[in-house]
Amino acid sequence: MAELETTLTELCKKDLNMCTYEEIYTALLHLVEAESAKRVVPVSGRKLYYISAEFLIGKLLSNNLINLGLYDQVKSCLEAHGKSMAELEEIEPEPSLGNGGLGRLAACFLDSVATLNLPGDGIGLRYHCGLFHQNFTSLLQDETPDYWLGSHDWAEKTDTSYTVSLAGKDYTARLYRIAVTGYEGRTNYLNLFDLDSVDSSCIEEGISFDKSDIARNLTLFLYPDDSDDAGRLLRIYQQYLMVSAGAQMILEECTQRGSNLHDLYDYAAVQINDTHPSMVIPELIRLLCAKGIAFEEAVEIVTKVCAYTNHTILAEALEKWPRHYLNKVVPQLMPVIEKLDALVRSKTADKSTAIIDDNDLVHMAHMDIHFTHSTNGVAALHTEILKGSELNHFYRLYPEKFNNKTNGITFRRWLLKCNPELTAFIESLIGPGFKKDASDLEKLAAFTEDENVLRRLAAIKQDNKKALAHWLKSTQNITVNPDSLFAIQSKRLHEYKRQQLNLLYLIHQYFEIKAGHLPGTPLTAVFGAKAAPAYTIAKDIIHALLVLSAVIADDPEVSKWLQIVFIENYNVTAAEKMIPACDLSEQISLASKEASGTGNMKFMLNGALTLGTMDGANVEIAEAVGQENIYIFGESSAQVIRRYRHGDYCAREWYDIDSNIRRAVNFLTGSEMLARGSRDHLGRLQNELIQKDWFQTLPDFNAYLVRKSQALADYALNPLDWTRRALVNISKAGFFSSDRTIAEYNNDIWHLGI
Ligand code: OX2
Repeated sequence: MAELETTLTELCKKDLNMCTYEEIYTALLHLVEAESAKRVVPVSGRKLYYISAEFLIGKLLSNNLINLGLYDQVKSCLEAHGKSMAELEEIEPEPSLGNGGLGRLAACFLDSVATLNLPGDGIGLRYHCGLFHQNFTSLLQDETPDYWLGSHDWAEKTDTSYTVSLAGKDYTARLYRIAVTGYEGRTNYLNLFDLDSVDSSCIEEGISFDKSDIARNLTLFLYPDDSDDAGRLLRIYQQYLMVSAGAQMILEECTQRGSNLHDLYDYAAVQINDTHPSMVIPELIRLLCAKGIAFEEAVEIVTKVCAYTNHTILAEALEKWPRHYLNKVVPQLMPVIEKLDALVRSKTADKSTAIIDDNDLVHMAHMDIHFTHSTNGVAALHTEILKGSELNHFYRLYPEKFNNKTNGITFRRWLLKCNPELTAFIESLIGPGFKKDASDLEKLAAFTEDENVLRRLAAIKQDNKKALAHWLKSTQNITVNPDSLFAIQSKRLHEYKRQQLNLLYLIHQYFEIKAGHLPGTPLTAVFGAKAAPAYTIAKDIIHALLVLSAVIADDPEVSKWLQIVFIENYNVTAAEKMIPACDLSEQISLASKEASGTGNMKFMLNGALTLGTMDGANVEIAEAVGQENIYIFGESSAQVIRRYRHGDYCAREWYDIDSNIRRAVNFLTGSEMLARGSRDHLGRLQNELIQKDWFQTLPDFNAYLVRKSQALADYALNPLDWTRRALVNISKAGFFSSDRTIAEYNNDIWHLGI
């Protein structure tokens, strides 16, 4: 520690007592950079390139200190000088490079690749304003730019750049690098591309900007609004900038390491994270051909090198671009894509797998499946649905390509970093092995009947709830009761995730409490969710929850028992506070629609019980913990898929038959809600639920009600047993470590370092 103190004092050029947090932060940033650089290992054998439009990496300082083994020393050193780690963390802006599970998964994967000492980098874009900053104004979401770049960000500007041709004009893509150091592992890099000419002064009101001025706007935002042509074109410009610069970098690195490009497979494995980077396939083929390799061989090489991960069965999320968009933005790729399409058509008469369909739409996922050697789903159920229905035509063509890789999370961020008290307690019981080998958590099973252990575990949960309460008070001026049950639903706002089901339940509870039917325990329902700016109904759901929250808060009879808290601008930093404090994890998507979910894993690891449908990875969580340690409800994916196939779901019938449903849905436009909210928004949502309800909320309403009431009663009646079941959940969480997921990708798909 004395040595660390000397180093820090030298870096700050003065006594630590005299330093501002800014100065200490900058000094630590340099210290971490120097330490990370020492762990760069020369690459040998095959190296992974994980290409993704999103890397939701979260704040890096504490995480990097943990991975470098310096966190405890730094913390004590700062404390000795009257400084707190928590305040220091406030200095760092959160890199806003992702929107949800897909981007956070990519970040967890980079951590695990480096922790397992595998050679592997990320490739993405350096968005200046990230997704957006969510604000609640008059109980409605609005969006402002999230300026996260500045003197405190971790990306190193390099002199490396590549020329990328967009709509026939050349642009220079500059490389920025963020070091990714694994836990007691090696240092890899996250490579982010950007144009020097991008200029945030072209942002007008909110997050709108002139979409035609590519040189100035290309990397301003992640997912620019795609409700018009200019927005959709901009996405293609972005995607091509990423994959063209990425492909050039890959070929350059491999050549420098000795590849003659015919043997590219011995040097590179490229993972395509969803369809956003799919153009890397024709781009690599184009570049190999330009270096003198014949088209057929180039196709073979690229197919061997690339692999594709599918993250959704929602049709609207599988990208299909009109041919004329691609003709405009990437004319150099169209001849390659057309040849690939012709190849497919010569191989199979089944038109449904064509790359370019009869309407001149280019199906990116189709290109991925034909011209990569592996297509994986992200949870067992999801992969089965892909094979059996969504991608069945492809599965019949290439059964050997399909495989499952159930998602995982890095325990360094989602336990060690976010829940130090629980981490220390687990370590006191079973030693430190679980930090690198998550299956060690099974050893906790020996303590499930130990009352002292359970009491301590309950006390830790209570501390974390108080910490969340404190954070809510200081950041949003919201007061919550830490003695209530905290049920949390935090994830992107989407109808298939069914925040509206939770909303209807809360309205139902409002009526029940008013009628004197009191629940087992007071409930605090916590939400965190951003809605896509152009997604009207999602924004209506946020509005309804905010209005209901106000209605309840103003009603002293109800507010003793029920509170709704909607956390503004949900992000990784907020998640780190919320997850350790959760009692009940809400995973209530419509069965078959949530490919995996990863929040479900984070909550479980931190000792929450799950209330969920048999969807995504919930199915595997239920198998791991057993039915008695989870609250499962709702229709099965097979039932749901059948209902869609028959096309005979009629929400109105459920509304007409069931008085509880009717009462809750009607309340949306009742006088209490309209006194505070907007008739436009609330009426539209009500109408949607009665007329359409595309994600079948109403058929699951009663089952949800019953299971949730049961959970509340169990929590109140037998708190020790609740904690025992929480411990079972923690002990079974090992499987959901991204170290396990990455080991599987490596064994089955990548074969790195060989
Ligand atoms: C998400 C999926 O919705 C989620 O279920 C999954 O856990 C996550 O990806 C990581 O695999 N955009 N986000 C997703 O899919 C797409 C497309």
